Amino acid sequence: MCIFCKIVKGEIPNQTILEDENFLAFNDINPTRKIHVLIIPKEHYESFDVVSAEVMSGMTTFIQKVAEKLNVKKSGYRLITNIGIHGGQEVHHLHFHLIGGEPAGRLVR
Ligand code: DGP
Repeated sequence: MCIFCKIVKGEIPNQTILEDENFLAFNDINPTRKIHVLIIPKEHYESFDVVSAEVMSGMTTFIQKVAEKLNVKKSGYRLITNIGIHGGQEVHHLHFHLIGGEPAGRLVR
């Protein structure tokens, strides 16, 4: 079972920010900014590349609620999802990184 499925099942502890029936938001174990939250569907999808538009619709609303809870809507935030090898995806369970709390900086090499 993948690491995020274990988190969903409660087999690995997490610092939950927001949860509903279908989605979970929790702090990244290795934060890169003051705020670094991972947002996942509870159901396992390998990556953004294979998830349905229907699930993404619910996820979009959930992510907006997470941003509201984190109080970053006014200051702004960055949302990233890594896909596959060249995307740098390490955990193969769809997740979005929401980072904020300070300027994210430019996306540069
Ligand atoms: P990615 O490269 O997009 O697959 O990022 C995976 C992220 O998952 C990475 O920022 C670290 C985080 N992570 C990995 N294992 C755990 C864990 O057990 N708990 C938490 N909270 N985060 C984890």
